[in-house]
Amino acid sequence: MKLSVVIPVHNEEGCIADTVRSLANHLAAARVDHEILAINDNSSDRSAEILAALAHEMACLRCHESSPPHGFGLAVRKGLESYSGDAVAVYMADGSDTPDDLLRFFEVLQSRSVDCAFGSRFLRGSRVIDYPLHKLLLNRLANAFIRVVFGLRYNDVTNAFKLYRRCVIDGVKPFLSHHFNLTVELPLKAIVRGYSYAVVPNQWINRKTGVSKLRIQEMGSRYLFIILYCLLERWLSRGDYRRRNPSAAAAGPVENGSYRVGEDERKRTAAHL
Ligand SMILES: Nc1nc2c(ncn2[C@@H]2O[C@H](COP(=O)(O)OP(=O)(O)OP(=O)(O)O)[C@@H](O)[C@H]2O)c(=O)[nH]1
Ligand SMILES: [Mg+2]
Repeated sequence: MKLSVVIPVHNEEGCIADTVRSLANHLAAARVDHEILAINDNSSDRSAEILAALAHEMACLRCHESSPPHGFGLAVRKGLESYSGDAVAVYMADGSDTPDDLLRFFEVLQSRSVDCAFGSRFLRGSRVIDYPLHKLLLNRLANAFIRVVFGLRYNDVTNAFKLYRRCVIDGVKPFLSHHFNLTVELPLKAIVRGYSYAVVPNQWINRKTGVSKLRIQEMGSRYLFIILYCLLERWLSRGDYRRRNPSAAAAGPVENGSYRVGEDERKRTAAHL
């Protein structure tokens, strides 16, 4: 199984080289067939230059320059349009995610035959380092809201760092989000459309260089839009977009049309490790 890793990059000159190198070294050491796609988006610092130099020395790295319109979601979507692996992870450039966790996600995806591996920073075995308090509070509130309205046990939908099989990415298209709200569109659509997932405790470390690009006030209404969209799909679509065969983990993409609706996610138990 080939693993693709999509890394959106915006003004990360202080950390992008370390992030890419460390990821590539760990994946190579674990003998995982892989590619890394860095999607640089309108960076005004040296990120593009650093990525270009890295791409010369690392065969596994492909770099894209995102054209306007810009945005986190559009950049990730560019990666999701062009990856070549059997599974794809969204991974942060700022060093907040770890290659060891990604390897664990990949191992779980294969050994459990699930469609997605979702990390949680809030389980026994998880670790969160230097999460700013106001962000942590907002995060817990947002995740509690999502859990209640979707009836989920999973408690970290909002973190972007997740791994999906190709059939899931194909099955959750077309994407709607241009911005950070893509981080909830992907997992919520995967859940609502009946893809299976395992929940794995993971680590999150606050960035040591650069500045946060997430503008919570600006993004709030966009997050709400995509959450409500997924909720309406769940309530009103009568299963039109659900995958055809929920029991086959690696089945092909969901097609629109009528087919048997699988067991409701609420009744299903995500595999907690
Ligand atoms: N391509 C692209 N990448 C972006 C954009 N905005 C943010 N990113 C990247 O997305 C990732 C997450 O952005 P962060 O600024 O770390 O957001 P955050 O994790 O909510 O904030 P922190 O608390 O600072 O970590 C990083 O890899 C950024 O470089 C964008 O507009 N385009
Ligand atoms: Mg970050």
